[in-house]
Amino acid sequence: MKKIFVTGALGQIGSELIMKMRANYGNDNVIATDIRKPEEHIVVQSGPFEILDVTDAEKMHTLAKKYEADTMIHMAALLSATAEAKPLLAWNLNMGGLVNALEVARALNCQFFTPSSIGAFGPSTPKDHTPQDTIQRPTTMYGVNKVSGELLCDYYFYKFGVDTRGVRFPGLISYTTPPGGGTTDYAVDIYYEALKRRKYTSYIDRGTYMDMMYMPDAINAIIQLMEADPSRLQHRNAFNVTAMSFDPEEIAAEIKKHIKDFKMNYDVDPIRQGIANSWPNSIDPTAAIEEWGFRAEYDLAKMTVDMLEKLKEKGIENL
Ligand code: AKB
Repeated sequence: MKKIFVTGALGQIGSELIMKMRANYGNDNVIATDIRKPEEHIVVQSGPFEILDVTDAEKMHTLAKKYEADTMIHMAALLSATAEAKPLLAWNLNMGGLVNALEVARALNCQFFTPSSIGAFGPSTPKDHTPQDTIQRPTTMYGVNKVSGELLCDYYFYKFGVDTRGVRFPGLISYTTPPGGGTTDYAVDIYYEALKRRKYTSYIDRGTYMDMMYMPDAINAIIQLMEADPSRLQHRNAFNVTAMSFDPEEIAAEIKKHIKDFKMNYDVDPIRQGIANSWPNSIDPTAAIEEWGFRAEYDLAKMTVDMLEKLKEKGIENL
């Protein structure tokens, strides 16, 4: 990875990944792109930034060529709840953007990363310790996009020799950029609301387990996989990765250890609950551990301490 071209750079993952990669590989070697350009944003100010709509194949190619990219990190996508509300837009953006990015990688001989998700599984998938290779019949548009994306990335590797790599991310929790339009977003919102109002109304019901991971572990996983010896990679595009699995009651109990008067209520959203019900309770990351040494540092307790501390430093308290 010498010249890294990133789409969706201002998103939840992109904004932190860019800063970490600029620190590792040099500011000028990480080219951030997004559909908007907020001048005051640290990602815009700290290195090259270009406006790019990922459905514009020609502009993507022109920009990647201009910066002599040798690596494409394709992050721009709609998340599960938004994709369910706007399925055609999701198909066009998630699949159109992906195939454009793969074509650029093919034409310019770039290494390639894009994330899949636990959303690539469905109700007929084994629910607990979901294996790496198993039934994938998702019932959401997001899931259809993610399975198609996994297969398309495999195809570009086998057919054209593009060095494609990827992981199935669980819900990602971070204090820098809020997620938007996901099903697992409650596990981020809860920390903000706990600090601001000492209460949270969860749209996901008690007893609903989903895999989660703290953002520093997710960023490390991307970099580690991209730097992994390709001869060890059997799976390439859809490694199960996870750090923890909890339900709303468990995260609330963990927060209560630090904010004694924190109260949890429920007002379940049938759409997002339905999506969550179709996903695994917990996935098995053995292939990622064996093939490229994946390891997560943060469990629920350690993440909660850090989230609350970092959000307080940002001034999120007692509003
Ligand atoms: C979502 O909830 O849509 C995402 C995901 C698990 O892919 N966070």
